Amino acid sequence: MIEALEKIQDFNLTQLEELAADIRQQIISVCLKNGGHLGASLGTVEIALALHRHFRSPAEPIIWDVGHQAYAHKLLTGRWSRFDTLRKFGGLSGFLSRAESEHDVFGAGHSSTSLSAAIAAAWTRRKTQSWTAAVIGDGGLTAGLALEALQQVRGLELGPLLFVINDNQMSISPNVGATPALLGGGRAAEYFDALGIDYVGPMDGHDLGQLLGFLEGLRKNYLGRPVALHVLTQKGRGYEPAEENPSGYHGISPLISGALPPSADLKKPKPLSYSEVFARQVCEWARRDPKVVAITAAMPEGTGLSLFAQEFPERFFDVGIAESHAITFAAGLAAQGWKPVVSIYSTFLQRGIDQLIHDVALQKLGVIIAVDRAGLVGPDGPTHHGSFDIAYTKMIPGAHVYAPASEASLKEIFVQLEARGIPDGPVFIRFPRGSAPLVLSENLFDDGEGCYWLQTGPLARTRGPGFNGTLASTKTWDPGVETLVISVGHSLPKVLKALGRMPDAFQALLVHVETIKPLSKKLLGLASNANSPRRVIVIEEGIRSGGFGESFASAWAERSSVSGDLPRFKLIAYPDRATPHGGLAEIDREAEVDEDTILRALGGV
Ligand SMILES: Cc1ncc(C[n+]2csc(CCOP(=O)(O)OP(=O)(O)O)c2C)c(N)n1
Repeated sequence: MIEALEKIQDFNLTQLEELAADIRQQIISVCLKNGGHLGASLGTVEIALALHRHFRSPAEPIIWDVGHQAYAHKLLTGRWSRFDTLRKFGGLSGFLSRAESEHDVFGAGHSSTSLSAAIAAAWTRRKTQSWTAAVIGDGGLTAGLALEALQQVRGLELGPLLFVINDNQMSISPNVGATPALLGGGRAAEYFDALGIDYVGPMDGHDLGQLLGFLEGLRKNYLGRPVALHVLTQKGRGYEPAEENPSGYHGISPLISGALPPSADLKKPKPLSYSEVFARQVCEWARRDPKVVAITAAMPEGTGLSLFAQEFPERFFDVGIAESHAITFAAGLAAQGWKPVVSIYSTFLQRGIDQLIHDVALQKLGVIIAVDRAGLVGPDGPTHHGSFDIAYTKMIPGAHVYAPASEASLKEIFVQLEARGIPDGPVFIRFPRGSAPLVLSENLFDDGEGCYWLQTGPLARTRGPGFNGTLASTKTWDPGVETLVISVGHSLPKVLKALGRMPDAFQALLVHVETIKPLSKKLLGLASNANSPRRVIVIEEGIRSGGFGESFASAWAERSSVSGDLPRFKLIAYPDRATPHGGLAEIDREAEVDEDTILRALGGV
């Protein structure tokens, strides 16, 4: 175990190589227990050791791209003894965080920010001999953001600056586009030279002696131009299963104990994930309609679209880590009469907001966007939670925003899109990570506008096989009911559980919203009802600011301004701050969006 960086300054090469082996061992054992980005971090152990041995972090910043490959950096910068808390609630972040360590000079989680941040750091050191280093992967280099940074370098006055290009030929899946040819085709020196950057490489990124020798020479012989050091590394280095399956071991879940589940459970069909249901549905549509195309931004496996890629390789596009381009490319296809379906995780779609507004919505182009991993994602934490998409999709003029809460609902959206055609403008379909319940409760009454209604209480309650077996009701409701509970999208299971824990006498009207925009007129109509509810509770898996609840409350206030009598509103949504990482149940509780919080809001204990 090594807690102080100073120590490695005295190590000889053999000691450093032994330390590399210890670091690998530590990364493997913690990742197998806690889950994490095993493969990427095993590939950068020597890079981290060489950079920390040579540069004086944090005065000489070492800025990592994404941060998923920076575990060795964490271990070397005072976090070894806490490393077993990685990705756990209250423990170390799985990415980089300025709050966690002064050595995490620039936080990360999303890709391709390191070059911009490093150029900025080097500009502030332009009158000094103090170095700045950035480490970026070959995948990270596919992003417009990284290319924009590179093209700014020429002509800038900068302090000594090193870009380490960590080339393992992999993004999460094999890398795409021109970048592999650029790095592997012998033209890299010419390319970087044109950018005003000296190029060195390719060098074996696991040869610690060579890396250290290079860095020593670099400090002595620096010529005043930024340097790109191109190193070749192997994803998963030192752990055979990860070396053999780098894509599968890019990020792993905690290893489940060897015990098999009871045989009855083994026979049960495993519910499909929302992503799988989505991908299958797009494939089915594409079989009937040759104009359907699918687009991913470097996530063919995670989005399920690898299925589409296998069946329709000529209609499938992996554009690299280029979410904004993915959206404009889709808009371009729509402008030519094609039917683009893009799937991007909620958190990464944040990169495409202008393209959604400027290219898709304002031009009224029909583009379907699956917003995968919507809601809290757990151990990946604040950089990855799908918190903002309800707010940033709902605000877009002409958008349709759907939040299906079952396999059946998700399929039905595609049936309708195929039958009626894609409406003008963006069509968002948001769904969470994980498995999709097969159907909604048959007790929910469809209002024909994307909302499902259910009344609980003595009028209606019959304990029966409702959703989760906890709640059932008739299909009628009393318009004068006191409490209106609005559940948005995938919040439904926990809302139903909380309602199921209320006393039998408790009377409420539940409206489950699957169409966030346009909003059901019947639902809003309750506001102008003479006996409108006295209490409205909204539960959503998204940020409070600008979320469904806030805009619903303001629309309600406008409607009910005639009577001047407003109900009490309670919004249960993610607070206006970063939600931490950890187990889903823990962070749900921390953010106060869990079942118990809903129960308390209903008035139960
Ligand atoms: C904006 C954004 N899109 C997608 C991702 C998901 N993602 C995490 S790592 C990664 C691949 C990065 O490849 P590379 O930079 O080559 O690093 P490697 O994992 O190969 O070390 C992707 C696509 C992300 N973090 N940020």
